[in-house]
Parts: sequence; C-alpha cells; structure tokens
Amino acid sequence: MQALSWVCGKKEKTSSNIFISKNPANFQKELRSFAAATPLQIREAIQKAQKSYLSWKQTPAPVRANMIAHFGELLRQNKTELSRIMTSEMGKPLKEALGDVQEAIDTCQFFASEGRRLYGMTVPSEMPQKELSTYRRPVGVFACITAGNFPVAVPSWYFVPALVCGNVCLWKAPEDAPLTSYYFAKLLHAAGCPEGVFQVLFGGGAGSTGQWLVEAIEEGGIDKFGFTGSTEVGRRIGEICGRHLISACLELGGKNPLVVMEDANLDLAVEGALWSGLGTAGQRCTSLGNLILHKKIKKPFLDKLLKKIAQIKIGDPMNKQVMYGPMMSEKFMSDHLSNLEKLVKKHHRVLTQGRMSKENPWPHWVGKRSPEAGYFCHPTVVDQVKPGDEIYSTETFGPLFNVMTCQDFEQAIHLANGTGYGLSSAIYTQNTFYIYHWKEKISSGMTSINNSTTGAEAHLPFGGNGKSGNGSRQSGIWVLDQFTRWQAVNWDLSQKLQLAQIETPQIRANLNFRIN
Ligand code: UN1
Repeated sequence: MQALSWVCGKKEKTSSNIFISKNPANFQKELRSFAAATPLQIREAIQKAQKSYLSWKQTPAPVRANMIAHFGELLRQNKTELSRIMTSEMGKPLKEALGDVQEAIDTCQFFASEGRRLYGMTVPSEMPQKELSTYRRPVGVFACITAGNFPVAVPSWYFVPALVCGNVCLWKAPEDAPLTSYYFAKLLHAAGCPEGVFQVLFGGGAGSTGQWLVEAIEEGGIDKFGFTGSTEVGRRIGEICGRHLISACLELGGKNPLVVMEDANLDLAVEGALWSGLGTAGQRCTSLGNLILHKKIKKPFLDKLLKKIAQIKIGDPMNKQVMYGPMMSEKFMSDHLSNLEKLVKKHHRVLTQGRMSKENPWPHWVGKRSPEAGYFCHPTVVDQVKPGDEIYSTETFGPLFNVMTCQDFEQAIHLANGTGYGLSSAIYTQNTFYIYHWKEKISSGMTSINNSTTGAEAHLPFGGNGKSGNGSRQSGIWVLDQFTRWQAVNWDLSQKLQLAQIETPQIRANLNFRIN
C-alpha cells in the first residue's frame, strides 16, 4: 500500500510519519496509508497560502462563487461514491453518509448565490457631499481542524463560505476520515479552486499535525482559526488565538437535553429520542445527552422507548436496515467503554452495555462478519440519573444517554440548562405556553420543538453557548461574520476638510437648525 501525503497540493510518496485509515466495521481492512504533515510542511503551507491570498482576494466574489457552484455539482455527481468511501472509512450508515454529502451540496447551493450578494451598506453622512459605505473584506489565511463524524458536511460549512468570502484555507483533515477528506479536496480542486487557496494537511491531533498547526498560530501567518471537536481542546485553541488577537470559530461538545412533557405525542417523542440518542451511534455533537421525562408519562414512555430500542438492527453500516454501525475508531470505542466504567454508578439502572461480542451479543445483529471484527457497542440507557451525577454533565459521544425525571415545566428547564453546555435541545409538547417559555428560557444555541436534537438544517445558524463554543455561528448568512471583517469607508467629495464630532461652523449651523 502506498502512503498518500498531500501537503501544499503535491503528493509525496514516502514519509516516516505514516498512519493507516481502516474500516471500523472490519478493522483488518486497511483502506489507505497517509503521511502526517510535519511542522516544516505546515510552515511551507502557510507561506504558500499567504502568497495565494494576494490573488484570491482580488478574484471577484461572483467568480469565486462560481467555483463553489461547480464544486456542488461535482459533489452531486460523486455523491454515491463519496458516501460509500465515508461509510467504509468512519462507519456511519450509508443513508446518513448520503445525507452528510447532501448537506455539503446544499451549503454550496446557498453560497453559490451569496457570491453575488455579500452585501455592504450605504449610510447617510451628517455632512454634505460625503458618502459613507461598508464592505465585507476577507480575513486572510484560515486554518481549521475538523472531526471525523461529519467528514464532508462540517468542512463544507467552514470552507465553502470562507472561499466565497475571499479567504485561503488550510485544513487539518480528521485522522478518522483522511480518504474521504482527500476526495473532498480533489473535487474542490477539480472544480477550479487553485491548489494554494485550499490545502490539506493529514495527520493526528495531540502530538501530531493538529497540535503543530495550533502551535503555528504563535509564529504568525494564520489570521483565523476554526475548530470542531472537544471542549477541552477548543478552550486551548481559544486561549492561543486570544493571545494573538485572532478570532476563533469554535464548535465544541454538547450534553443535549430532550424534554417530554405530560401532554406530548408519545409515539412521536419516542422516534425523536431514539434518533437523537442512537443515530450515528451517538457520535454527533448534537446527540441526546439527557432525556428528561415528566413524571406522569415517564413509565409508559420509557416502556415504549426500550421496546423500540430492543428491536433496532445494529451492524454493517452498508446495510440499509441498520440503525447504527461501528464507532468511528478504536479510540472512540475505548473512550465510550471507559465512560461506562467511570460514570455509571450503583444507583443507576442500565439497559445493555459494552462492546458487542459472541459473549455479549445483540439479538438483531446484521452483518456477515462477527461484531468483534469491528468497533461495535451496545445501546446504553442510563436511568435514574440525578443532577449531582458526573454523567449528567459529561459529554459521552457514544450510543449512550441518560434518563431523568421532572416534576413540572420549571424543573424541566432547570435540568435542561444545568449542564454547562448549550448546543442543541428539544421539547415534545402541544402546549403553547410551554413552547413560548421554552424558546425564551432554554440556553442552547439551537432548539427543536417536536423534533430531535440532531439534524440542524444547512442554512440556519449552527453553534452553541457555554461549554459548547465561544458564541460563533456557522451556516447561513450568519457565518459571513466569521469570514469577513467590516470595512467602513468615508468618501469626501466636498474639497473641504469636513470633520465629524468636532464643532466646525458647518456642524454648528446644522445643529442650530430649528423647526419653528
Ligand atoms: C457535528 O456533530 O459536529 O445537526 C455536526 C446535526 C448535523 C451536524 C452535526 N447536521 O446533527
């Protein structure tokens, strides 16, 4: 197998820093080996990006956006192949992988026309013969680290608007999905994006390319940083960016609540909880963390939900019937298993848990191989969780969610807001009083009413509060503020020195004007 390294747009055949992309449903199957970018290669990539910026920012925005329209079209043409690569590389079911690519196509469609807007404003001046206007200007070199769970949609949320706005991009692609990332970059270049304008760096996180890219912020040359991943790492990136006056776009963890009130449509809420909790094997930042059930419906609701869970099919992610496939990698599986050991206490009631095996089988396993060939884990529901429990406020990122009981609406809000995170949330109810107050009082950046915590649409602002981020938002028109800076222009045509905020005769004359 040949190592694939693609730094600064060129392939290098050898490197001492090799890592291998494996199929998590069958880890004997090695997909491709990759060479991790070194600190020196990162430096070279930053220099190349700086050079490329000079011409890319001069390229008219509608021309830049045409390239994105073309990229969207190539994604559409390659949707099935790219989705299949994604599924075999990071294990999400094929139908979800198709949805992941579709999200990127939708993002391209949205921003392809934004290149013809990127509106500024004209503003009236307080002086005669003077024009005031505002322009969105690109920020410069944008470096970004994304996670493997959304290997096409999430990078598109960053890079599509960043490129339309005139920035140049350096991407540390996820260690768990390098082949998918390689394909993404190939399509972007095939769409006409110059190589220096969009560069990919392969490698790991701590102690590897990701860490070195963050350290490169200290050397100058990076103007903007994006990160999707854990709160712990995001906080460190935010600190470094803060020291260098670089604004970071941080999309971090979640402990997302889903509340079911006493008047809810229970069957609908069961579907929502199931999908929020176990879709993508719980490996979404928007996955369900705490299921908060009103005491009046707790028992019938949980009975229905557990019955449904007992019937789900788990296994080969290429099979259309599976609810979820393997964990993304051995690391994600072992983190999940150690969470179970660390966080589940004696007073909790737990439905099935652990890694799937011959000794610990799942009754509705789907697949030709045995589950031990991959990183498959049981669904875990932890009941009787209390606000003081560590598991209540710790992100677990696996097929696991908690169950809590609330006495009334006020307590539901209190439990929903109490974890310190604030990414996504959901409530199931028909009561307009509850809905009105929920929208106002829930502290998360995104909330759903009678829908799941996951699956935000591609053109609404995506992002969180508290430990879920630094207030930055992606997607839709809101992300433009991440990738542009406002420039204010004063254009004086009067051939006089007209001054604002100084009492010149002209200003006095204006101030003295009275309506009799
Ligand atoms: C993530 O897990 O980082 O709303 C992103 C959702 C998806 C995106 C998740 N559209 O669940």
